[in-house]
Amino acid sequence: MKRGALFAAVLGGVFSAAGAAFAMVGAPTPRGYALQEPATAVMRDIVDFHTLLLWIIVAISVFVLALLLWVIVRYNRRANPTPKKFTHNMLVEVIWTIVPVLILVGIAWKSFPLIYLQERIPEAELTLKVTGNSWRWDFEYPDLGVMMTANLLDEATADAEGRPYLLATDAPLLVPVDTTVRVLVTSNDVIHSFAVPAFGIKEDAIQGRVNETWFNVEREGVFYGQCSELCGVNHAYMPVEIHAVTRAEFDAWVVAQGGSIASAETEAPAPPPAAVEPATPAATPTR
Ligand SMILES: [Cu+2]
Repeated sequence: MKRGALFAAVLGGVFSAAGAAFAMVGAPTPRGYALQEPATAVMRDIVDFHTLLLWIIVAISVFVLALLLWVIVRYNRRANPTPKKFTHNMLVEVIWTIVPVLILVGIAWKSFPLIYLQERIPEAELTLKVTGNSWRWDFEYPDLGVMMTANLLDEATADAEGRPYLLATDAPLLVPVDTTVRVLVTSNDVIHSFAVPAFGIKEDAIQGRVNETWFNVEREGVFYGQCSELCGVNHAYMPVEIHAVTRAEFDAWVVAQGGSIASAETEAPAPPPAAVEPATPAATPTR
């Protein structure tokens, strides 16, 4: 009892200390083997789909293993000295064709809505432009007048500040929570890939092209990502650090970055379209 209480106190202390040091949620963990805790609806669906596939794989593997064991035990030379000589069985062949097809149809049935959710960009409240460079990320909120560059945080500073080296940057990008952000991804030089696992996004950054993705972060926190396309010698040194904050904190940050909320707010709601009357007969050209 006493030892249990002590253990709980130590454990609580360790966790609260870790929380104070990092307050990060979207980060890899030592010995972690599962996907990161989802921070968006898309990532939650990805995790669910991954879990579904895992169970399907487990069921298939167990079934095949059971068949192998059955054959080994039941049809070895001692147990079955005179084997039958037939080579075809219509029923079994139909089953082993139909069942895999049904499994694949089931997987497709679950995966298409997810692809649709990822690829169809919803009505966005904010546009973020991400540009890959060798080897850093440039971020821009074109409607807010914010442009910034994020470089790898050097090891000494990261250690001193208790932040994860190779994931932390010298200029974290802020995004507001509960806001649909359209992300435009491109590159200035070679192909990079902008990836934030907890958001469920991974989009190639290709020079001369603009790829599109989106996210809507559901909770505040610090989220890390990395370039996920082998881009060159410093590929491992171009991390992504995103802080999801409240709208008020985000607005204050935008102003501090020299941007303007007002310009975005006056521009954001599209003016109601003027009632367009069908062309009147008088307007039609006459000969
Ligand atoms: Cu890269």
